Amino acid sequence: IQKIYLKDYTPPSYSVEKVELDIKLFEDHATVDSVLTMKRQHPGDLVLLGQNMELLAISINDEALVEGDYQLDEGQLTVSDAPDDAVVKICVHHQPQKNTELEGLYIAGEGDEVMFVTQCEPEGFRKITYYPDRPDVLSVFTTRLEADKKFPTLLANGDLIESGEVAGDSNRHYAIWHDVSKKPSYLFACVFANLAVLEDSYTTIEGRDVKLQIYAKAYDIDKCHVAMQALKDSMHWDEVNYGRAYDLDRYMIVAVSQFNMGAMENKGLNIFNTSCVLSSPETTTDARSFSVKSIIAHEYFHNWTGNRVTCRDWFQLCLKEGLTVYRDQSFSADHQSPAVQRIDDVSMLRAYQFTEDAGPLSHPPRPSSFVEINNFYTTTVYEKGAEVVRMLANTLGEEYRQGTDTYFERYDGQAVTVEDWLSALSAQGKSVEHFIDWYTQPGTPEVSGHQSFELGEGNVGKLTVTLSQKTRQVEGYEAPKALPIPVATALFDRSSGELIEERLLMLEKETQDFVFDNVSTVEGVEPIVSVLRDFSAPVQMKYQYSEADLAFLLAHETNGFNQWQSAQALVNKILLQNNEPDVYLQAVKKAFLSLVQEDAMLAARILDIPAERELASAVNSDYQPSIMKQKRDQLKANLAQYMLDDWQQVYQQLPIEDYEDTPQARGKRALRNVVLDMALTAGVEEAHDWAYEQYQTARCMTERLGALSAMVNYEHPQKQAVLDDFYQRFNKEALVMDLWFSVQAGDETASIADIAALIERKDFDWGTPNRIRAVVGSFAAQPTKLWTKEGLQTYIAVVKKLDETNPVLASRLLQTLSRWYTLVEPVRTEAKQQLQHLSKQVKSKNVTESLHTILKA
Ligand code: HT7
Ligand code: ZN
Repeated sequence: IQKIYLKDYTPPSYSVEKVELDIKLFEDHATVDSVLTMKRQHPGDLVLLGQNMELLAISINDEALVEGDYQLDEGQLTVSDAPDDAVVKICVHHQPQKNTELEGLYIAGEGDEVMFVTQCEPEGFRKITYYPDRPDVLSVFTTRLEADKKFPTLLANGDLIESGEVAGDSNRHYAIWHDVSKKPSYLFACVFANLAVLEDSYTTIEGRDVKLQIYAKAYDIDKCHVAMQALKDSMHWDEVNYGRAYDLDRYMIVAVSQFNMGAMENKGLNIFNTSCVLSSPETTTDARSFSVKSIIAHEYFHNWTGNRVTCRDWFQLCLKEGLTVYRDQSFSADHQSPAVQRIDDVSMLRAYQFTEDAGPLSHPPRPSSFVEINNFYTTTVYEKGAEVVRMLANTLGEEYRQGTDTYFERYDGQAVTVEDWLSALSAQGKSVEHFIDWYTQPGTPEVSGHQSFELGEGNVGKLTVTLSQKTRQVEGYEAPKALPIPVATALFDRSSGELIEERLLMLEKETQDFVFDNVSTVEGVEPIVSVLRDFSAPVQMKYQYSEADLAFLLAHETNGFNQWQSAQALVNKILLQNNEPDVYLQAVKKAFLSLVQEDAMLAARILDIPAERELASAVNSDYQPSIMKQKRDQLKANLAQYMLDDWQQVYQQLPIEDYEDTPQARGKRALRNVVLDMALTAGVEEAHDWAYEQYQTARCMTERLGALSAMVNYEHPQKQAVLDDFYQRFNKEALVMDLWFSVQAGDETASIADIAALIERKDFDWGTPNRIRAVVGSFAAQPTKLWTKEGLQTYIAVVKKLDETNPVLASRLLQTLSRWYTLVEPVRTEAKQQLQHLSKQVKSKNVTESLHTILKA
């Protein structure tokens, strides 16, 4: 296994001034003819990369090369002594019909629905033709596509400049596309399909009329309106918030069912997983529909952060991903309660990124080596990367916008590094270059804190807040340094409950005192300090709070995120430190009832008890899933009982109403589902009727699925009947059937055999990652099932099968098992043995690298 190091980076010897591609799709193969106009930039060989294809011919400046004129070794074609100006012509042959990897040019769907699409990021272009497939080689692409007319939709990046019938073959046609913008090969895309299109337009702030097109199966086209509106909103948002306008005349989105991730930002031709673009009230939950909008925004925002300014090499991946996630989170926070948006983002960070950083897969947002870059599309690169950008934005305040303007002006059309980003942000005068350590150092810092108060005259005093930081040493990395940690803080008056003062504390040393002089209080009582407001840094905060302090903050914090955080801290004291639940129950009930009218979505979230997976990330040895689950269930039951009298009243205040897509309406629907679940937990008799009625009268998927899940989880007498009804209603809708699979795989009463039976069903489609994730993801979210001999066997069998057909997905699924060593015996040894056994069977570089790392723990 060959490891690649950031320190070994060298610039490419040749640039590619332009590329002409001619991709011909036939019944059982494809041919690609390419002409690359190359120019020497540095001394060195002319290097092209290519995989899984047959080289039919190659010439340079019209002189055919024969074996011996070049070396072909492990996917690398090297020509030594090539001329400085080289027009390289290449013909290759491959079989996209047999490509199940969802990378390169691949087949998606079957029968009448078959289509061919590309996924080139990060290294898929080299599976289409030989090319200097690296992000720092930018070129202008012209693409001719040719296929049978049964594929009427022929799309590539840029603008359509010509189309017609192929001379001498009336069954075939072609289209020629030209993209004026220089781009790296990972942003190339093309599509051969039979799709309908939804069209609209947008006039940019610069006056450019842009044609907007969303391509989908004809029967899905009416589910593209939410995405279309989100696209227009995103275009406007980027103009207002970052001064960035769209630069081509056309923006296309294509929906594909077979896709490994959410979506891909190819220049002017985004390709989307259907689950991230299609949305309708009847078939899509509010949560999914909201994430459709944020993913549309994410891919659109990449046009500037990723496409126009791209990455020099794949080590810099977080440069585009962290920044773009931060931008999509900011966009989403403008379209719902910002507190709820922050709660969602932080919950996700804690459940996945903190877990990743606590185990053998720990790496910094910018890693310094990798074997398989596909394994580094991680929550650390994306979500921690976004948190670092958030810290930079908060530290710079108003200068952040000037800094991003400088970044775009300075580096437009270039492939750059994280250092370049920090230098642009620092150009206004306030340097943030020392934040580089956040990009290069792994591990989640632990910040601890306490305070002291000296009362002076007239109820005025001096408050000292002491903060300290510590980051664990991760194997293979240097001793951790102290990082710049912005801690947003507010002081509250303990007797009046009023906010006294807000301040951003910058912790830069191992330990630091922060003094607040002249703190004026009503009765001279020591103020309460609310720290890490809005989660101002991605750290584990251990501030010395009593339960009474947390209950105070839950009642009085004006920052919704920290209100929620106080409830979470109280829950953690109960579940992880065995505190009694009384203070929590009283405080959370009061906060819930006061939020119900004000912010229904936040009210629903204030009752959150962290998922078992998140709780597990705090346990580093002898983790017993059944005990953790028992404690969690017990606390939920306590809470449900404690508020027994409230559920009925609140549920009845939330009648089913006509569907509206507003934050308020979504909040009410979320709250209704939470209250239904709590009422069932509390054993409220009528709740079974509420659930059944909600299922029958539902006006949208959020209501119907909420009722269905409740009926499945609480063994409703009509459980099977509603599952059958759901199947009958929606079995033609693949994405809704994913929900049907997921609800059953997540059913607490389902055995491993029941899950295995779902996997064996005919409609469990091994070629569609959405279906696999629906079952396997819901299964893995239940540690009591996953961490058993049979559970592991079932899970690992899925990984093994996918290793042969879709290694990217196989490796991502495997990463869920990275904390195997924290389990109590005998599961720990069982897991180790099964993983070791798997390591002898797998073939892909992706899974081999992940297994190797995981087993090092
Ligand atoms: N930039 C895109 C990454 C991506 C991807 C990576 C590996 C394999 C398949 C993939 N599809 C998309 C998505 C994004 O972050 O916007
Ligand atoms: Zn992205």
